[in-house]
Amino acid sequence: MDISIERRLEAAEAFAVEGQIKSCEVYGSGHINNTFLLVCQKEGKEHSYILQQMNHDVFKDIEGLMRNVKGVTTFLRQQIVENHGDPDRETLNLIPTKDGKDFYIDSQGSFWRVYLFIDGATCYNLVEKPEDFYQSGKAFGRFQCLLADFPADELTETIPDFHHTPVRFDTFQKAVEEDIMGRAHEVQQEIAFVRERQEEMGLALRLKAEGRLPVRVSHNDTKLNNIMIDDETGQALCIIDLDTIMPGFSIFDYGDSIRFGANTAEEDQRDLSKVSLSLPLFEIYTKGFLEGSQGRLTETELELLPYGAKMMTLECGMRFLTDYLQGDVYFHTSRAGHNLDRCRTQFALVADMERKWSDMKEIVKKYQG
Ligand code: ADP
Ligand code: GN1
Ligand code: MG
Repeated sequence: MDISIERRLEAAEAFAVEGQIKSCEVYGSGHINNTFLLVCQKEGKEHSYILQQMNHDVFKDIEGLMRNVKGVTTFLRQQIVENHGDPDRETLNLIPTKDGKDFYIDSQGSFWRVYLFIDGATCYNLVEKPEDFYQSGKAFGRFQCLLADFPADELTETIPDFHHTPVRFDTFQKAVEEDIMGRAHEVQQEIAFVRERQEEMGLALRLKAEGRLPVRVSHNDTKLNNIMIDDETGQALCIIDLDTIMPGFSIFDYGDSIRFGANTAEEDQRDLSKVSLSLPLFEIYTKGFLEGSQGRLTETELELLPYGAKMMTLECGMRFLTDYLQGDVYFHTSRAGHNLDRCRTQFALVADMERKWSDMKEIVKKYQG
C-alpha cells in the first residue's frame, strides 16, 4: 500500500478525533481497504482510531455502503445497551467528520472513514486456541439472529452477486479466455479443478428459487480476522468489517468461517502439505455456530452446512485464481504469485473436504439436536 503520510493526515484531520495526531501507520491484514492505526493525544492521554481508505474499485456505491454501516452499527449499539454491554467495544463505532458526515472525500476523490479503535482485543489469522474458534462460531451465529430484525430492504447490495457462485464462475471463464497476462498456461491444473466442480455451484440458488433456502441478512465475510477476541476474557468481542452486510445465506456465513479458520494452515501457505481441514476445529466451530443460532436454522440449512463450507472455499479459490489471471487487481498482494498461492491453498482444502465429507456430515448431525 502506497499512500503518502500527507494524504493520510489530510484525511485524518477531517475527522472529529480527540486531540493532536501523533502517528498514522499501516495496520492489519485485510485484503480490500487501506487501513491505518491513527493515534492522537490529548492532555497526556492517548486516543486510538482506525482510519480507512475505502476501496472504491471494489465498492462502487460508497454512500450506500456507509448507510449500511451506519444503520447496522446504530441498530447493534441499541441492542448492546439494552443487554448492558459495552457499546464502544462490542460494535464498530463511526467517528464523524468535523462537519458531521460519516465519511470524507479527499482532494483526490478517495473515500475515508474513522472507527473507534477497539483496545485489548485481537484479530487472528490462524486459530491459536480452539476455544477462540468456538467463541467466534457462537458470535457469528448470534450475529445473524441479532440482524434478523434489521430491515433488509434498507440495505444496499454493496457488491452485486457477491456470493453468486455461478456468476463468479462466468467471470472466471472469461478471465481464462481473455488471459490478459498470459498466465493461463501455468495454471491448467487449477483451471481444470474449478471446471470439474461447476455442476455443484448452483445448488444454493436453485434451492432459494424453490423457496427451500431462506435469504437472511448476513455478514458475508466471516473469516477469523474479521472478529475481535477479547484478550482478557477470551470471548468474541466484536464483529468487524461490515462492508458486505447484505441479504445472503446462513450456510455461506458458516462456510466462510470454516474455510479460513478450520484450515490447519494460513490462507497463503505455500507448503500445501500443511493445508488440511481440521475436523476438531470444524466440530468446535459447528457447535458454537449452532448454539449461537439458537435453533433458528431450518433443516435444509443444517443439511447444507458442509456444502456451504466447500462452496465458500471453492468460490474463494476461484476468485483468487481469477484475480491472478487478471493481473492481481482486486485483492491486495504482497509478493509475486500471492493470489496463486492463496488459490492453491483453497483448492487443497476443497480436496481435503471432499475426502472428509462423510465425517463433516456426521459432525453436523451430532449438533443438530
Ligand atoms: P478489510 O476490508 O481490508 O479486510 P477490515 O475492516 O477488516 O478491512 O480491517 C482490517 C484490519 O484492521 C482488521 O482485520 C483488524 O485487524 C483491524 N481493525 C479494523 N477495525 C478495527 C477496530 N475498530 N479496532 C481495532 N482493529 C480494527
Ligand atoms: C476479502 O476484506 P477482507 O480481507 O476481510 C474479501 C472476501 C474474501 C477474503 C479472502 C469485499 O476479505 O470476500 O473471502 O478477502 N472481501 C471482499 O481472504 O471481497
Ligand atoms: Mg477484513
